[in-house]
Amino acid sequence: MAVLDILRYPDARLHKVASPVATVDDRIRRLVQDMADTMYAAPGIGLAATQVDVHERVIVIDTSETKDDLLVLINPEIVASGGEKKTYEEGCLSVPGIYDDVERAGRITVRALDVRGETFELEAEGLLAVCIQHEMDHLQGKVFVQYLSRLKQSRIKSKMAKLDRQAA
Ligand code: QAP
Ligand code: CO
Repeated sequence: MAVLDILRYPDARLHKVASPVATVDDRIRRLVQDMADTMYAAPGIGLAATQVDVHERVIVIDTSETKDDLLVLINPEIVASGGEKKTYEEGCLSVPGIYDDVERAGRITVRALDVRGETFELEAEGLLAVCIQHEMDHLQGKVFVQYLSRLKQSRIKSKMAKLDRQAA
C-alpha cells in the first residue's frame, strides 16, 4: 500500500502533457497499484498519473458504490463521442473543496490498454463518461477549473492559496 502525494491546483506540473506508456511492465503495474491506493484513500472516483507528478498516460477510475470495480486505462484514446451534451457538477482531488458544472459529451467510446498490455474498448455514459473525459484532460495538462470563467479561476486560486497558508 503506497499513498502518493497529490499535486494541488495551481501547481504548474498539473499542466504538463503526459507521454504514452511504451511498455506495460511491472513498473507501470506498480504505478497503477499506488494510484489506486491513493484514489481509494482520498477517497476519490478517478485519478490521472499527472496528479501524482508522473507524466505518463495512465488513469485509474472506480465509480462503483462498493469501491471494488477498478478501471485502469493506459494510453486511452477516445474513438467516438456523441449523445446529448451533459452537464455534471465535477470536483477534483487536485482542487479539494471546489465543485462546479462542466459540460461534456454524454456518450464516449474509449480504447486503451489494460494492466496486461491488452487493448480493449469501452462504451461509457453517465458518471463514468464524465470521469473518463475529466481524467483524460489531466493527461493533456488540463484541470476542470479551466472550463470555468476567468473570475472563478482566480477566486479558486486565491482559495487554494489560503488553504495552503492555513495548512502551513
Ligand atoms: C473526477 O474526482 C470527477 O473536492 C474525480 O474535497 C469528479 O475523485 C469526475 C474529491 C466528479 C466526475 C465527477 C474532491 C475528494 C474527489 C474534493 C474526484 C474533495 C475530496 C474528487
Ligand atoms: Co481531477
